Amino acid sequence: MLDDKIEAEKPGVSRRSLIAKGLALGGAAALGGATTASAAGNPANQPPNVPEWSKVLGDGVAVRPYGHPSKYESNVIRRDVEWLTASRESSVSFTPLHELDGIITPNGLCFERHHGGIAEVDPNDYRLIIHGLVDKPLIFTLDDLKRFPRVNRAYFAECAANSGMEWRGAQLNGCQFTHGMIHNVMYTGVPLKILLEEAGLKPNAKWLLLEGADAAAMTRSLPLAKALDDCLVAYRMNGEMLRPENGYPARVVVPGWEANMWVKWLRRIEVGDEPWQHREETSKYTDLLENGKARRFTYVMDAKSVITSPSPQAPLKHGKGFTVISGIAWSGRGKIARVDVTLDGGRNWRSARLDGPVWDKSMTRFYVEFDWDGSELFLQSRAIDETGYVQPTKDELRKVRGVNSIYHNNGIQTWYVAPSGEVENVEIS
Ligand SMILES: Nc1nc2c(c(=O)[nH]1)N[C@H]1C(S)=C(S)[C@@H](COP(=O)(O)O)O[C@H]1N2
Ligand SMILES: [Mo]
Repeated sequence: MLDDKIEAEKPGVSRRSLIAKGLALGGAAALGGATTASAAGNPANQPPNVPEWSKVLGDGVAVRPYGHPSKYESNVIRRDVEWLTASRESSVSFTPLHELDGIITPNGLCFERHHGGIAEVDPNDYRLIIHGLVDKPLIFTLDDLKRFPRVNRAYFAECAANSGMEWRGAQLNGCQFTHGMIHNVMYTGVPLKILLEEAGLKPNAKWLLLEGADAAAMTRSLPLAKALDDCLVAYRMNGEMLRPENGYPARVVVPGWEANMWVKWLRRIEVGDEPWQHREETSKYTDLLENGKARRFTYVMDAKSVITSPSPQAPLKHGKGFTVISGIAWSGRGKIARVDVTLDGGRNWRSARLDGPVWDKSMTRFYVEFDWDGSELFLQSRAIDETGYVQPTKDELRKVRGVNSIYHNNGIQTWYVAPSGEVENVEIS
């Protein structure tokens, strides 16, 4: 394990410094110098003894026809905040970002947001209708959709309300709750452009109305230009069919734009020449400004980032010594160009190491490795995207938008790390 760690090393940490600390020779305990109680485990299962699971035959193949995580990972789950919404049907559950790494969100852990509960759509009865300002209205079955040329693209979907509870100050203790209304999935689907061209657009076509088949019949207006640019009608996520909670059997993917527009259980697309605002009153998101005016058409999700570990639900249990900071960054305007990290609340910044694919409008993983001396830290990350946009501080955002907003809070997050390794959501100015 330790050898792997050293093999995997990239510039930024010197191999020599690790070896000098005895990492290459010592046990896992040498990583931080201390072994935590839970990591101590049962000595009977540890070298030089033969562990109990080596003494019996395990489950054979297909005993678990659809696999699930180890029973020891039972704390890695979506969670909700009970006081947040009046009902569970019109509510949200949050992705456990602090338990994940890399850039792909496992399907069973993708946050869910619905306004009328999960629609359990029978794929045989599934139909998608495209009508309005088209040459010939069309109705597609699911099999029809699967016969069109398809593409694979990974995109983040972030609810515009993500971090919304943090507008007035640090509130929720964990990145699952402050930032967990996001997932990043590899979609398979048909470019919306292909379906619209199949129906034939009238010259005055400018907007689409997207409608879901759930009890909320959620609708959103989508500018045609965006639909023709990069939107998909997706039916697969990370290879398998969409999960019911994420829109089975088909949803709209609107890359880089607020997830509210990613209509699930998609049943109807009407082509028109203007937005259908009157139809959207119950579900549309508007940003209320200090002066009572509202920001409208705030579709794009600006660049944002958060350190996922350490974080309040993932404290630094190992004590001082070699420490890995891990986090995610994303931008609705393109690729992530750079992520800066500070350990001291913004006095000194260093560039994080981006690892894994850096894709357009997709999550990017970053790391910072350092030698923790055990003193308190104020951790922050700051994303910069390929347009040069720099993630703002929360105070900078409030200066422009006030505190009446719920939506589009992409301010810099601060985690306070105590010498004990406990982590807290704080704000510094
Ligand atoms: N049909 C339908 N589509 C919907 C919703 C809904 O309630 N009904 N919620 C929207 C909102 S507000 C968000 S944030 C995303 C959440 O997608 P997810 O549940 O896959 O995370 O779906 C959007 N699409
Ligand atoms: Mo949302």
